Amino acid sequence: MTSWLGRRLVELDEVESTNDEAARLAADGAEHGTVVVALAQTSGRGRLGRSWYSPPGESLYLSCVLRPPLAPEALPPVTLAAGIAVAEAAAGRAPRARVQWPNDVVVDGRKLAGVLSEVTTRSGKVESAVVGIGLNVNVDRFPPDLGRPATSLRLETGRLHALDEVRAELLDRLEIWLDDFFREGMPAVARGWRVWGGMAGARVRVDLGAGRELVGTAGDLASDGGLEVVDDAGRLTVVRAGDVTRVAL
Ligand code: BT5
Repeated sequence: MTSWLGRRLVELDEVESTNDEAARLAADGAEHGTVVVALAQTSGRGRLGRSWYSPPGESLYLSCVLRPPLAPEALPPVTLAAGIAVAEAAAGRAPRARVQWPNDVVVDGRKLAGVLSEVTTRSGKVESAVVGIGLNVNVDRFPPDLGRPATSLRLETGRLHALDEVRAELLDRLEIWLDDFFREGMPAVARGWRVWGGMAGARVRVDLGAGRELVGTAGDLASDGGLEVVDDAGRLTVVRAGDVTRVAL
């Protein structure tokens, strides 16, 4: 049971995107902890205009309206905090679920869930943040053009999972990690990363955008939530935006 997250729960059959719906509610004054959940999304979104495969009734699509007591520049690690909560919740069913920086939860390199955080500021202050989570639950086949390997709780366990149970477990963990993050900041995220971060010591390729990439070994989280990567010349780069994939050795 949560105390504030999902106390107002808006359950919808179909939306374009639960993040868009949550942002609309936030603009209308929805309180901290309002959660929008839909059975289907017709335009589920990832980052950078990518789409999120959202078959009706098979997975969790939910978005939380948050009004955190933080400055805009302190907010980006909320994505990691949410990912940690997703990994911890999913691990009860898929024990090898881990967070892949910055916003994925993967099982052995296959993407189980993604987090999309969006912030609205006014006069330099956070007005609201929307943290959206897509978690693949009962999908048994993904479209071949997804672009990268994906998985679901069903594929990991060979059985179906009740969406409302998975949702309740997820909201429980999410409330705990968000509370810790809002109270303590990065130390809470660093603590979660030590348990649920699946990248330390891994050889990674970072797509920095604009055709630039970095190959190296992933290390710890930097103090602002960036990912430390050491290249083969021993140079340390803190990656603050980009897509990180593991490279096979
Ligand atoms: C994400 O983006 O991983 C964030 C996904 C957030 C989705 C939730 S659903 C509820 C809420 N409402 C929304 O509209 N969005 C949020 P990104 O890191 O950009 O990854 C997107 C990439 O993941 C795509 O380009 C595909 O390669 C892959 N992908 C798409 N759908 C997937 C799925 N269902 N499972 C695994 N991978 C997927």
